[in-house]
Order: sequence, then structure tokens, then C-alpha cells
Amino acid sequence: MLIDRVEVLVSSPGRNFVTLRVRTADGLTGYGDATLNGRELAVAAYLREHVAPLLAGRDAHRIEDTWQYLYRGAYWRRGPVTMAAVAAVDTALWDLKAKVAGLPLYQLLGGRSRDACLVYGHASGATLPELFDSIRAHLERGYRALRIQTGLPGMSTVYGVASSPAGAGDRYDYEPARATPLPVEERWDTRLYLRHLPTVFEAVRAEFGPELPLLHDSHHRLTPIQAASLGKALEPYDLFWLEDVTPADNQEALRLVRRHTTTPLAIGEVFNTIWDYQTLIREQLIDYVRSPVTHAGGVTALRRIFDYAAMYQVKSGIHGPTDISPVGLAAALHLGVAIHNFGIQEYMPHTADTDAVFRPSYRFADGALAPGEEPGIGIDYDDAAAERFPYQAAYLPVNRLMDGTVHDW
Ligand code: GCO
Ligand code: MG
Repeated sequence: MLIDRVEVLVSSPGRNFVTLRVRTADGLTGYGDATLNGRELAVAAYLREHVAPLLAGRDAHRIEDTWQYLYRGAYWRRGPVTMAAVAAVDTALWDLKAKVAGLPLYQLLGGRSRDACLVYGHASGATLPELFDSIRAHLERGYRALRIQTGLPGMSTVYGVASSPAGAGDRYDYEPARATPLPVEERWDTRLYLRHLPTVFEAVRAEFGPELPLLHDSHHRLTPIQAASLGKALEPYDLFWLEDVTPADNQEALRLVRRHTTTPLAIGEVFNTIWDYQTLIREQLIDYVRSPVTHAGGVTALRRIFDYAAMYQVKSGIHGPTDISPVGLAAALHLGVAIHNFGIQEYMPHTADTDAVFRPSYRFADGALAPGEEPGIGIDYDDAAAERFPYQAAYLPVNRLMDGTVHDW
């Protein structure tokens, strides 16, 4: 099965996506997601200029060899651009192999361990009444686990709060990347957040009871001791997880957090290799691995991270915002139904325009997503639809503390 053509497809049906299409000499196509929000064209150029020329004529069946060839062969290792490019090739080759086998990808990964992947949806509101409306709207749509984000009193914008949360139908319209000439600048008050958040969870538990799994994302904004204190303050509300409490570039920082709280911790959406998890997993400093297929080197590499995590009873919690394309989400679902240590899958539905371009075959029902049953990962890219949505430069916001100091976004 020789690779004949490699195409880098850039389209913006509601937001920018970079997709790799690998064609074989006998006319089969495989897809991979290479979207890196706010830095999309860096990956597109890496693929076009440095990877595509290496692939023509290679045997598409040699997935592991191709992964090592691109990873070790570049000499310069790791990093989000490189690993998103490697991921796209790897995913496209798995898609092709499954198509040749005539099987949905999860069958090649060991078959089903479960019927579908339980997902968490995104409930948010600037105020408590808005948040409650959003929670109710999600429960009516069948969600069985919810991430909770709210505004802070007196602050106009806060990370993770949708502009019209309850009325959004199937669509969650929180979209941080904006097509402005410079990144939008937001403000952040850590002490206000630390005081306010426990009162939100207290109110949500009082209204919706003890059963519903609740999650929260601190988006890298706290120091280790602030993170420890938040984890402790949230213990009475029994969170499913607290995410990205502190930047984990220094993995050892999590030791301090862990010493102080039993609130489960999820980390890793900005990581890109297994090495970023080495200390976190070996010392059992986290409970959930957040990497997506798209940014962690593909199905091959993420499977390896999950197998390593399984030895320490750490589970999957794959990143699934709308900046992971339907290709990345489809691949995640095949992995999610196959692995033993599945935890939960993040789900933020794509727009109708996005789905019209990618035509994914996964289905949402009863709070869970199931991968499609046709051969491959279940993506049928529509070139004509994609052409209607040209690339538009967009930036993620930049965050500043109240005194103007640049802070983690
Ligand atoms: C999440 C994430 C996202 C990121 C986004 C940045 O948990 O879903 O934190 O919302 O902010 O992926 O591009
Ligand atoms: Mg997050």
C-alpha cells in the first residue's frame, strides 16, 4: 500500500482546521488532524515543506516505522508543531490501515471495552441563574457529566463562559480564538476567583444534588499553593476532576498540590509527549491524562501514554474542545472505546458548518459518543464544502492580572 499523494487541507468552517489527507496508489484516503489553535499555519508549513516530500512512495502500512522516522529523523524533538504534524500522519495511516482491513479503527486497537465514551458537556453562565439554566439545558439534552465555569462578580469576561450558554441548542458557542489583528486581552483576579468558586459549587450541589459528576478547569492560573487551597476548598463538593490547576511545565509542582488535597486532578492538554507525563504518572500526582490524539503524536503515541498511565491507575480524559477537529475527535473515540483505562471524553459539539465539511460518523446519545462502524475512523471530507470557508487568522486571548502583568491564559 504505497503512499501516492499527501495534501494539507486548511479550512475555516467556523474556526480554522488543518487536515492531512494521505492517498495511496490504489486510491484509498486516510485523514489526520493537525490543528494547533492560533498557530495553525506553522503546522501546515511543517507538513507541506518538511513531511509531505518524505512520505511519497513509502509503505502506508508501516505506522510505527513512519512515526519513528518522523520523530527521530527530525533530530529536533517534541514541541506542539512537530508533534501535531507527526500526529496527523500517524492518524491518517491508522485510518488507511483500518480501511484496508475493512474494520472500524477500534477493532485494530483491541476491540471494544465499552459501547461508547461517556462525555462531559460544558455548562457555563456569567451568573448563578444563567449557570443553572445552562445545566438544565444540558441535562435535557442527555448529558450525564458537566464541566462548570462561571463569571466572577464584577469581571466582564472570564475564561470558559459562553456568551449564550442556555440558548445554544446543540452548539456550545464558547469560542476563544478571535479574528482580531492582535490577541484580545483579558483580566484576571486570582483572589476573587478563589473566594467565589467554592460558593458556586456549593450552590450547584444544593440545586442539583450529589450524583451528577461535576468538573472544573482552572486553566493554568494558580500557583501550586493556591491550587492546593482550591482543591481542599472544593472537596465537600466531590468533583470528578479539577483541571490544569497550575502550569505543569515543572511536573514536581504537582507534589505540593497532591500533598494537600484529595480532589482528583486532570492535566495535559498542552503536553505533547509521554515525557511530559513521566513524573506526574510515575508518582501518581494526577488522575486523568488530558492529551488529545491531535497534539500528542497521534494514535500510536497516545495509546502508549495511556498504557503507561494504566500501570498507575491513571485514566484517560481526552481533550475535546472545538479546536480539535472532527478527525481528532473521531480518532479519540476509537481509542476511548478500546482502552481499558478510559475515564471520560470532553465534548464540545462542532458547528453545523464544521460537520458539513468533515461529515463525521460518530453519534451522541444518552450522554455518550460512539465512533462510527464503517471502516477507518469515520471521516468523509467534503472538498467543495471546505472551499466555502477560507482560512482567517485568529488568536487566542492573552491574560493579564489586575495590575497589568501578563498571566497564564
Ligand atoms: C478545554 C480547554 C480549551 C482550551 C482551548 C485552547 O479544557 O477544553 O482548556 O477550552 O482553552 O483548547 O485552544
Ligand atoms: Mg482545559
